Amino acid sequence: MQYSWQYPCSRKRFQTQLADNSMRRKWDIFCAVIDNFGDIGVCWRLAKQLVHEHGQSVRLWVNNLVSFANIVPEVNPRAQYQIIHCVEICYWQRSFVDTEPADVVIEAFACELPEKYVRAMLQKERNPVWINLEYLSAESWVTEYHGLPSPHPRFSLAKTFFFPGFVPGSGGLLREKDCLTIHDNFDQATERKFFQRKRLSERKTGEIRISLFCYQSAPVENFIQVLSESTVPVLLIVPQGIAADRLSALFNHAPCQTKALINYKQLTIQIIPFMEQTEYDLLLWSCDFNFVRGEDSFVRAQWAIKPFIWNIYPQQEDAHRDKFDAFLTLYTAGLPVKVASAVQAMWHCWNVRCELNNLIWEDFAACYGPLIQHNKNWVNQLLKQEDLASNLVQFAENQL
Ligand code: TRH
Repeated sequence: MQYSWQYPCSRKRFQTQLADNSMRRKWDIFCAVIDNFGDIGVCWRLAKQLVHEHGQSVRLWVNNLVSFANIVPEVNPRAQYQIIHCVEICYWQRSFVDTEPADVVIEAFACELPEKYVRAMLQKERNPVWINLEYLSAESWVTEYHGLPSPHPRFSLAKTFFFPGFVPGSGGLLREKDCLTIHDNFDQATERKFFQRKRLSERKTGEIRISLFCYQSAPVENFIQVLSESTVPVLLIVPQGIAADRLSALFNHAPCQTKALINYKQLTIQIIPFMEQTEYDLLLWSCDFNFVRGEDSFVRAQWAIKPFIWNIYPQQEDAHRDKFDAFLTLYTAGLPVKVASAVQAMWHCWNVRCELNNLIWEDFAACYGPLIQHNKNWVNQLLKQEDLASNLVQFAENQL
């Protein structure tokens, strides 16, 4: 099974492409992995889209190839330079090599470009377009700040703040051009094949399938108790990581042991190896409910249409609270009061590690039908905006 955004590309095809199109713009994307997989997850998707949907030439500078290899197994964590899916991947070392800067430079999530590189930008006949790609937020100030320039304190260079977002006037969201068409064609037979390939348990009659990806802040143990008392069988699929470790500890399950099933009353837990990024999408499409976190899985869950529960990345001094409330307000606007309340109760509980009881979960799960309809409408609304990669290309072209 091959999806278009897996973008296979050989070295030969890469060289032909370069030779073929001298007009293509050169892009450098700088990504410093702070923790987890969201930073590189976003940069990788963007890099692939720029190459394959916009014909740009992209170098992706990453300071942590081990993290990268978790979501893209083709990545060799020891290679200084490699080409994957026609994207040039360069290991970003502390002592930065002399490099000719690209036409467009993306500084992802304020990661701070190497001084040497900034000085080289100054030497170019035409200054590169310098963009600081920010974190995603639904807060209302985003549209005011999106696109604002910020002059460099010492050099005659300016970078532009680019804010992804959910509303017109923001930078938009990462979305491959055929992502939703492929999703719509993902039928039960394809889903079954995916489950077989991943050695996931077959669906039992009346079973609910849930995928789980979350932070320490989520009341996982509490949720397990709730699910075990469900009136229908539940399969909880947990890629290795924080949640899987907690469940392993809870059930005395060897942490490295994946695929083995844990059975507890109505609940079956299946811990699986961390998936490739493209495969994770298929998991989200195949489950009835998706627990997601951070930024990238959160957006992917929206394209998957299924009811989802977001675990926001916790920030110091609870700075994430406003971000959480802003999205919840935007997302639940227009929902019938009962459904909106069920979503709010479940999401709040999941994020503040409160006592999650059967009622909160059952109320939320009972909204499955209305939430599917709502998510379709939500996605249709999001589709009114251009996607993030297209917006970046448009912006860069206007500057060059
Ligand atoms: O890994 P995260 O917690 O990343 C976070 C956020 O981006 C946060 O905003 C940022 O500040 C912090 O990192 C540093 O969650 P996120 O954003 O969902 O990224 C997870 C990536 O991992 C995403 O690209 C999907 C991918 N993934 C897989 O490829 N396979 C898997 O099995 C799973 C569960 C996820």
